[in-house]
Amino acid sequence: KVILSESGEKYAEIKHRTDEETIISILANRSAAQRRDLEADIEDDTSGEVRNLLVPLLQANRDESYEVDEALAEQDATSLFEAGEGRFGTDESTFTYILTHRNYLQLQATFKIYETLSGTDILDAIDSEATGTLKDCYITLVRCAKNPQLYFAR
Ligand SMILES: [Ca+2]
Repeated sequence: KVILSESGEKYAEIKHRTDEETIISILANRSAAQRRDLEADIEDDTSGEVRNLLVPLLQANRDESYEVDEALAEQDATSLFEAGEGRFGTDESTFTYILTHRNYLQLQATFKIYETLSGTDILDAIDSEATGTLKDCYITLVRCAKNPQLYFAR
């Protein structure tokens, strides 16, 4: 039992680190010109949203449990809809908060409800609601949440 929970923690730790490494490698493995754009985005992004996304990732604020709260998933799915497709423009802070704080299983439940609610896959919603570096980060986080073992293999 102890061994199981220890390996569970290890798994979560590795998975979490992989998540951050993936993001960081996406941000790092770019051409010099793209990197300059990225740095400019981070420094000049008027909403500061790219920075708001990177900080919780680096501070490891994500819930590391494997618990799924269905009511929270429904609430988050509604919040994501209202922050994106359901309004003019996009409230990026809602996307950033949910994608950087909820555990992966929780996010999977949220995305499922989102699709039922909106009729649109979360990735398509992000594709039309977000732009630039922030969009790349959101898409990477959604892919990590949907398929963490994909990132393990790298
Ligand atoms: Ca919108």
